[in-house]
Amino acid sequence: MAVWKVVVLIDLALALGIGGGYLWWGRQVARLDRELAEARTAATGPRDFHGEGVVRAVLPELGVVVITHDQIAGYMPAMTMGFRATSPKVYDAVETGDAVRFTLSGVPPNLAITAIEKLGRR
Ligand SMILES: [Cu+2]
Repeated sequence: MAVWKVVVLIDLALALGIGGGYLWWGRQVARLDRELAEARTAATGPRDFHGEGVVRAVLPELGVVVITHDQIAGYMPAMTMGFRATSPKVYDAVETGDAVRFTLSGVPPNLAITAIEKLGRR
């Protein structure tokens, strides 16, 4: 093979390789931009979280239900804490000792129980 052909082939390979690299990189950047935008929306917009736990106290006068909850995926580890509720129905629906499944809604950390369901007694 003549030297000039080798040189042309190498140039072509480099051009394709570099061009392809830029294309790939451009696609990666576009994808990352999109994911970042989605993550920002997810981080700042209202969200729902689902938890399970045991009711330790119902204090409607304070607007609080104290629950020992399991880990809440994507939000917090297991702990005992007070939750606000969006409706008085939530305070009426459960009592101390009830095992419950609940939905938290809002923009973290400003969340309140919007739904609660008895699973039994613990
Ligand atoms: Cu908690």
